Parts: sequence; structure tokens; C-alpha cells
Amino acid sequence: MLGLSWAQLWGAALLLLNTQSAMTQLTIQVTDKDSVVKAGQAIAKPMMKFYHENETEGIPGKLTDTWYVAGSMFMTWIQYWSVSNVDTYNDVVQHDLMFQSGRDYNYFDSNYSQWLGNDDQMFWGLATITASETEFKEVSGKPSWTSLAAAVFNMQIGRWDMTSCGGGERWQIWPIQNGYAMKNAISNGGLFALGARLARFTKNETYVQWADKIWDWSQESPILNNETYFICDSTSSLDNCAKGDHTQWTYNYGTYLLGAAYMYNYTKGDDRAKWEKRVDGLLETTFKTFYPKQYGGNVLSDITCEPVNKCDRNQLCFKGYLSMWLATTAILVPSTRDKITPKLQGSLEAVAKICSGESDNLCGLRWYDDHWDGTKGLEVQMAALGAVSSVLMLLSEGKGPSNVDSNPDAKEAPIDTGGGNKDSDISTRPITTGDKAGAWILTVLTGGLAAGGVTWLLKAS
Ligand SMILES: *[C@@H]1O[C@H](CO)[C@@H](O)[C@H](O)[C@H]1NC(C)=O
Ligand SMILES: *[C@@H]1O[C@H](CO)[C@@H](O)[C@H](O)[C@H]1NC(C)=O
Ligand SMILES: *[C@@H]1O[C@H](CO)[C@@H](O)[C@H](O)[C@H]1NC(C)=O
Ligand SMILES: *[C@@H]1O[C@H](CO)[C@@H](O)[C@H](O)[C@H]1NC(C)=O
Ligand SMILES: CC(=O)N[C@H]1CO[C@H](CO)[C@@H](O)[C@@H]1O
Repeated sequence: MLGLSWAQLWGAALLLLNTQSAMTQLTIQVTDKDSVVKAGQAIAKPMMKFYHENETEGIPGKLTDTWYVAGSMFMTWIQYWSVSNVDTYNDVVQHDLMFQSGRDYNYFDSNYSQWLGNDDQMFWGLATITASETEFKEVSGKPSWTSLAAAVFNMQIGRWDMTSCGGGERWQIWPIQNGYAMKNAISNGGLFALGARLARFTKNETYVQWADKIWDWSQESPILNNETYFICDSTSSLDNCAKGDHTQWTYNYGTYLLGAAYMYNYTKGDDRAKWEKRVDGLLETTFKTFYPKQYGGNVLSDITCEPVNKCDRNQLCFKGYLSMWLATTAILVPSTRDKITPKLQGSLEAVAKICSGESDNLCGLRWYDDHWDGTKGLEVQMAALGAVSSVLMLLSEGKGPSNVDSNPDAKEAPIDTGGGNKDSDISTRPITTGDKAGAWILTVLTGGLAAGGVTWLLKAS
């Protein structure tokens, strides 16, 4: 006998356990690039594991019960790769991102098109323009990433709706879809950001005009208040956009901020001054709203769903987008950098603590907790990876997003999208049970907290 008591043994066992869980915590020094790159690798590994586990019948880039989430995950990976030089998943991301552009290279493949919303398609546009701006490898014999992004954009402006509210993009695409009556922030803000990025990348004035037009419409509608910089989640065409739904989401602010930052960077003179004012206004509301004082004021939180622990799959992802888009803003609008930096660093320090789940650096939902909260999945890993990339973007004194001069391989060559939707997309293919299940779940997930939270029942039946 060694003379150890049970209590001593128990103590030793606990110590061992503690060390083990401490080992899964990430050691991040927010000003040390190496440590941040390593944290990204640790977070991305389970993200990609979830990705493959959740692929529907092995279809590349199609996750069960959702379509766009894979696209936004590719966007997140590409952004991480571009500032870390870690290329572990580049081949699969390159292949799967191209695969889902579908038979017509427009991210509107008839496998899915009958139940998609504008925001679903838009995220693939953001993923492909991110590929262009980071000089992600093109696929030989296929359209350039920019051409794909432009195809999405052109299809979406073909749906610009003048039948109510003086314009705007509807949330859903087909009149039979629940949510068709809604014009919402993510569809319009996302299209605005995509237009602004295409403008800066291609230098084609058409995109500048559209970005202006979408911003102007947004500020004329209840979506965007151009004095308080408050952003509503949606408004309804049923009462001609008389009022807005005040639910607050990080990514809505993120899209308008991102687009304004690109417009600031691309335009000149008075226009540039106008966009700078908008960037500053949006930043102020974003900081006030989503970095709660009780957690020190530098940790990002989706305040609508986190305190009540009711974030759906989509909402779990939002913080990652806003983090990356804040970093982009800091790069494109240098005067904002000092204000943005502590927010991104503070959030990443928080992420280091909560990505300590199981033995695999699983990340939780609430970044302000001091340990993993038990949430697990692709979405929370992706959000955390966005936080990692945002800090890396600031640490990498690169040249900022490329344009057609620095990345001529990504030149745009038009893809014929036929403008708007082709009737054949919806009428030629019978709707299968699988499609309906997908549509039902998507609607529940994306519509749950939006206005008209009960009407989806109509659709499900
Ligand atoms: C469309 O569905 C078919 C049948 O499941 C599948 O083979 C194909 O890869 C899918 N295409 C896309 C773009 O998902
Ligand atoms: C600019 O973009 C628009 C929309 O994609 C296109 O119709 C037009 O041909 C482009 N102009 C040039 C000069 O490339
Ligand atoms: C705010 O938007 C309204 C409606 O478009 C416009 O009339 C007004 O000039 C805008 N104000 C500022 C400060 O941009
Ligand atoms: C535009 O962005 C680049 C980084 O890509 C930055 O160096 C430059 O200063 C920005 N332009 C202005 C006018 O701030
Ligand atoms: C819908 C689906 O397939 N979800 C799965 C995704 O992966 C996680 C982790 O393996 C599973 O728990 C889910 O059931």
C-alpha cells in the first residue's frame, strides 16, 4: 500500500480530469499570429467533421435540412485560409463550392430552387466573391468565382419587386412560399453587400448604381433608419411596408456595414464622405447593441436568442459573419480600425474559453460564458472560426481584398441567368416528400423568430 487515502486518490483523479479539460481549452494570445492560426485549426477540424457527417446522401455541399449553411461555411473557411495559409480543406471546399452552383452555374439548381429564399442564394454569392477577393484557386474549365457571384446578383436584381413598397427584395422567391410577403434586412442588406463587393472588384458602374439603389430603398423603408442606424429585421408588403419588426440580429447590421465599407473604399470625394458617415453610424449602433456592458463591452452576443437559449441553427452562425465583416471594415475604412480592434480581440479571448467541449475543442453558443455551454455542431464551430479569422485579418498586414487588377484570373464572364427566375425551375420538377420536409424545416428555422411566427403551419400542411 502506498498509504494514500481514498480522498487523496479522488483528488488526484479530479486533478487529472481537470488537466484533461484544460488541455482542450485554446491558448490564444490575440496579438500572436501563430497561436491564433493554431486555434483556427483546432476549431475547423470538428467543423469539417460535422460537415461530412451532415452531407445529404453524400451530395457535395448539401447539408441535411439546409442548403445555404454549407455555402457560408465555405466562405468562412476561405477567409480563414486566406489569412492563415492553412490549406487543409481547400480542395474539398473548392470542389463543393463549385458543385453547388448547379447545372446552370447560378446557385439555383432545380434540386432546391422551389423552396429557396433570396437570402439562401445570396450567401453563395458572398462565398464566391470572397473567393475572388482572396485569390482562391479557380476551377479550370468552369466559370470564375466572380462570374458565379455576378450570376447570383443578376438573378436577384431580376426579382427586385416594384409591386409594393416602392421596390425592395422579398424574402422568399415564390408566391406560394410563406414569407413571400416579407421584405427583409438580410435579403436586401446581403444583396447590397454583394453589389458593393462586385463594384469594387470588377469596377463596373452598374453594381455601384445598384448598391446605391438598395441602400436608398432600405432607408426609405422601415428596414434602415438613417438617423439612429437602427435596423429592423423585416417589413411587410401587405401594408406597403408601413412598419418594421424590431427583432435585432447581428448579421443584419453586418451586411449593411460591410456594403457601406466597400462603397466607402471604392468611391471618391463626396460619395466617400457619405459612406464614411454611414459606416460610423452603423458601427456605433452595432457596438451599443451587440456588445453587452455586463460582459465587459467587448464580447459579441446575439442578444435576441442567447439569453433565452433559443438560437436556431441559422442564428448560431451569425456572430461569425459579423466578426469577419467588422475586420473587413477595419481594413477598408482605416479610421475605424482602432474602434473595432478591441471588440474582435475581446471576443476571441472569450471564444478561447468556450471552445473547450469534449476532447475536440467543441465551441458553445454564448461567447461570454466562461466554459463550454454544451451546444455542439457545425454552426457554432463556424461562428468561432469567424472570430479567429477576424483577428487574423487584423494581424495580417496584407493588401486587403483583391480586385480584378490584382486577381485577373477571377475576371467576370457573363453567365446567362435569363433574368429573375425561369418558370421551368418551379414547374417542371414534381415536388417530392423530401423537398417538402426540407422546406418545412427551413421555414421553421428561418421564420421562427421573424414576424408571423405561426403562419408556417399553413405551409407545413
Ligand atoms: C441533385 O440531386 C441529384 C439526385 O439526388 C444528385 O445526384 C445531384 O448531385 C444533386 N445536385 C446538386 C447540385 O445538389
Ligand atoms: C456591367 O455589369 C452589368 C451587369 O452584370 C453587365 O450587363 C454589363 O455588361 C457590365 N458592363 C461591362 C462594361 O462589363
Ligand atoms: C434619410 O433617408 C430619407 C429617406 O430616403 C432621406 O430623405 C434623407 O435625406 C436621409 N437623411 C440622411 C441624413 O441621409
Ligand atoms: C481602401 O482599402 C485599402 C485596403 O484594401 C486601404 O489600404 C486603403 O487605405 C483604403 N482606402 C481608403 C480611402 O481608406
Ligand atoms: C441533420 C443531421 O444529419 N444532423 C446531424 C449532423 O451531425 C451531428 C453530429 O454528428 C448529428 O448529431 C446530427 O444528427
